[in-house]
Amino acid sequence: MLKLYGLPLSNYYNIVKQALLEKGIAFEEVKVPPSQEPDYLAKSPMGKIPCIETPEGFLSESLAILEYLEETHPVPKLYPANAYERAKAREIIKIAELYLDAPARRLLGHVLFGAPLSEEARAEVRPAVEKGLAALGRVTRYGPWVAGSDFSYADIVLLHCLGLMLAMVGAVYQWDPLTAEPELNAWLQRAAAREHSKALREAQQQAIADMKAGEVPAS
Ligand SMILES: N[C@@H](CCC(=O)N[C@@H](CS)C(=O)NCC(=O)O)C(=O)O
Repeated sequence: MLKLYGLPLSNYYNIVKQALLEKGIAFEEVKVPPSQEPDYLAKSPMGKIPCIETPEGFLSESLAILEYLEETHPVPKLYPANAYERAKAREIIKIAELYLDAPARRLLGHVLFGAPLSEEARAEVRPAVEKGLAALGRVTRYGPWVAGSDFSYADIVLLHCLGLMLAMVGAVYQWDPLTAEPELNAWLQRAAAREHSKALREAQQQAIADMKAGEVPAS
């Protein structure tokens, strides 16, 4: 059986977990934080979560994992069948990761763990996120899903990257970008209402509450 390593606090862990759940793949969870220990680096080369253990070995990087799951468990499909549409779904995934999640992640140490926030980060993150949102607006389809008529990996990745970004910019700037993005907001309500999205969100909120109460290792 596949094993998923990581913690429910992590949005990337939740991306892979949602893919496993949506595909109905049996898996076991191994609750581990990110780590630079040699034993964990042998599983996940950057020490990040998530990684998975397959019958052939370990695999890290969420997108590589999603693609492996699509090839080994093609039904239900979580990528469009058409090559161009599939590439457009990957384009949305990269925009979500690189231009929404990555800039907002600079605020994470401050928002979750109370680390000081540099003036540079405070000044740079909001315009970077605005640029990422504008780019997203140019590629999304809302047909009704973000890459077209079928729910896909693009919806899963965007849901979890957007979740992190909204929490970070809300806390630092008291800014809700969705007020200016009605279509994105309507899509988010749709995506968040799915059974697995709701369960993952609840587990993540619980993990954050536990972490604040000092009950589990931080990721
Ligand atoms: N590019 C990685 C990103 C994974 C990632 O950033 N994971 C975070 C938790 S959400 C992590 O492990 N952070 C600890 C670290 O960067 O050392 C992926 O797609 O899986």
